[in-house]
Amino acid sequence: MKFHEIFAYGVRNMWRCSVDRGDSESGYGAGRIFCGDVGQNRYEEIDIIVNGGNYGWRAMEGNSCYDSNLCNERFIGDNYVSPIHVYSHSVGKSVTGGYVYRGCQYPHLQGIYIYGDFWNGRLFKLEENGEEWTNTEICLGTKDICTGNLWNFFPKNILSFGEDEAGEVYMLVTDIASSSHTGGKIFRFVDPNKRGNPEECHVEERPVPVFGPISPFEPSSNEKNGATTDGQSVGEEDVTKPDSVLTTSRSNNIHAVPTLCLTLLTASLIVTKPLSSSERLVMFGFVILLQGMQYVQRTAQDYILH
Ligand SMILES: [Ca+2]
Repeated sequence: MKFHEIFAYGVRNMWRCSVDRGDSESGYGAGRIFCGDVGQNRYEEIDIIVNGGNYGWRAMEGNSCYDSNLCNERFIGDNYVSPIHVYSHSVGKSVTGGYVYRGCQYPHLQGIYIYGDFWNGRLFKLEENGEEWTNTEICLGTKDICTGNLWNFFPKNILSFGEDEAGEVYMLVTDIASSSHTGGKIFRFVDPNKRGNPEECHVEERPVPVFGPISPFEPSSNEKNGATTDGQSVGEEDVTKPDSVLTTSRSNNIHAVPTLCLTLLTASLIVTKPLSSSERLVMFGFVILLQGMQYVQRTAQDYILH
């Protein structure tokens, strides 16, 4: 069944959707629409949205019947699409949909869907195995691992995730869950066990429209206590630059259990003047986040742990 005006139905309260840009080599996954759908009383879910799909609400909440009068073939039908993952309200109470990682910086994360819970700040990842998706909680590194500009904690209310032109993934958080609160922080996900050979990875940059000034991308670097401090973010040069650190023992950790750190970007860069109430609402949308991402990406100083 195809709909021309209604793409899909039976969703309840989608909170953040993203489109998978696909594996850079094979193209696998390209175009898939991932959404977090906030539940009513008991379950949060992640869905892949297909055209004509019935996502169940309000007959179903997660994989459970919500309204017994509606849980029948008449209302659900053949086009019902199950969530790829459900979690109960003992785990979290408000899902924030995320992104499939398609960047080059952190091969561990390739193809992994990163998302979180707005209510308690727990971060999760979904890994695809055939038709199954395996969910695990993301483990942030200890203070020993997440040093310098790398953080292993963040304000707990996860508003949104974002992606830059190169496929690196970001998170927008706040510590006050209010639409009138203009404070917040943007983090970029960093896998300290990076990385494979970036020359073997190519990502097609996808420019996003930006309103306002853009600072030119000007990478710089200096050596500090044996660690390289790159004053650069995730532009193309970082992806393709030969890196001698790759041959050190730490680069052999590529198959270790991924531990994540976060690097803080200067969130104030995207709030350059007092916001009107309507702008504040937009601030909570991922569109402005993506626009801010590019601006931040081009201007923020950023440690990269080797
Ligand atoms: Ca559903």
